[in-house]
Amino acid sequence: MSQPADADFRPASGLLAQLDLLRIEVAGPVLHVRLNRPAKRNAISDTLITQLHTCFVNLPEGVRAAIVSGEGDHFCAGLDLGELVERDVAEGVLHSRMWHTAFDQIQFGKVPVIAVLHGAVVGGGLELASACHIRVAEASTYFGLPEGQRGLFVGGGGSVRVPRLMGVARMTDMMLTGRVYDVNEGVQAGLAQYGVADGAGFAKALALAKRMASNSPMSNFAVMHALPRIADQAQSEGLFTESLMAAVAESTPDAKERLRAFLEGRAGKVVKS
Ligand code: 1HE
Repeated sequence: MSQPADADFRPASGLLAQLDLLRIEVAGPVLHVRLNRPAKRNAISDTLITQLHTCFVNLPEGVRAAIVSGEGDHFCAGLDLGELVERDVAEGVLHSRMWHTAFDQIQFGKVPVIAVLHGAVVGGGLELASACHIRVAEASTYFGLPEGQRGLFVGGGGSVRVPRLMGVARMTDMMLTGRVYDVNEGVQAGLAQYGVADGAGFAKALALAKRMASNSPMSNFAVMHALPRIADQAQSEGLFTESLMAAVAESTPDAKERLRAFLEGRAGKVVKS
């Protein structure tokens, strides 16, 4: 992962500056959160999962999109296996629920989030990536779910989110056989939406983040909060929820101004990218 292509990024201040396992920077409406434990391949400890939650609960005013990336040679090596002590059943459930809370805050938070992937995206690292709304994968990326080899099961929402990206059959294969997907296989299977050259991930994510940040906040809210829920609903309920959400979105002053702008020739047209 290359350094930010945008010189405007400045370290976040206040509470976010105190999160020592993250490096958080802001440029205008875009927040960049780097997992910052490269010596441990950004393995997710209890402290790191708590800091991720704190970060996404306390997004600075004015932030409209976020990027998550990993420092060093890998995006994330998953659960910090060094902390995997003897837990009783209740403690195990609560540990997993802590991950759910943090990743729910990413998926169902205030702003859309893009993950920039490189190197290992394994176990809980893939669970984190799948909680983000869009994934950009550099050529070095590989995806694995080694839980089976470690005597574990996914606990960070992977059983819910990963099959929604790639299907139950592919995830079953990965978990039972230890199959690792390279970047092209990952993009083809739906684990990432964009495959880019090594070092090009951040610039691509930044361009996408700026586009997202320029959308109507209510439209982004609908995509983030309504779309996945509608996908889980039966057709009749889904169609009704869609109608409610559409009516809410189109009734905002922002939507009305955007429509006027188009009708008066002041807005951009849809063009091939
Ligand atoms: C770690 C972890 C970790 C590295 N927990 N310490 N995840 C896994 O099963 C993946 C385990 N990790 C690996 O397979 C490899 O480390 C990598 C392919 C990611 C990177 O390899 P490499 O050669 O670059 O690094 P390394 O030499 O293996 O590791 C460097 C250090 O990071 C080393 O510590 P050191 O003190 O000896 O220097 C490693 O021990 C440490 N390290 N990965 C703790 N994961 C909510 S449930 C989710 C369930 C899961 O995520 S299961 C999958 C766990």
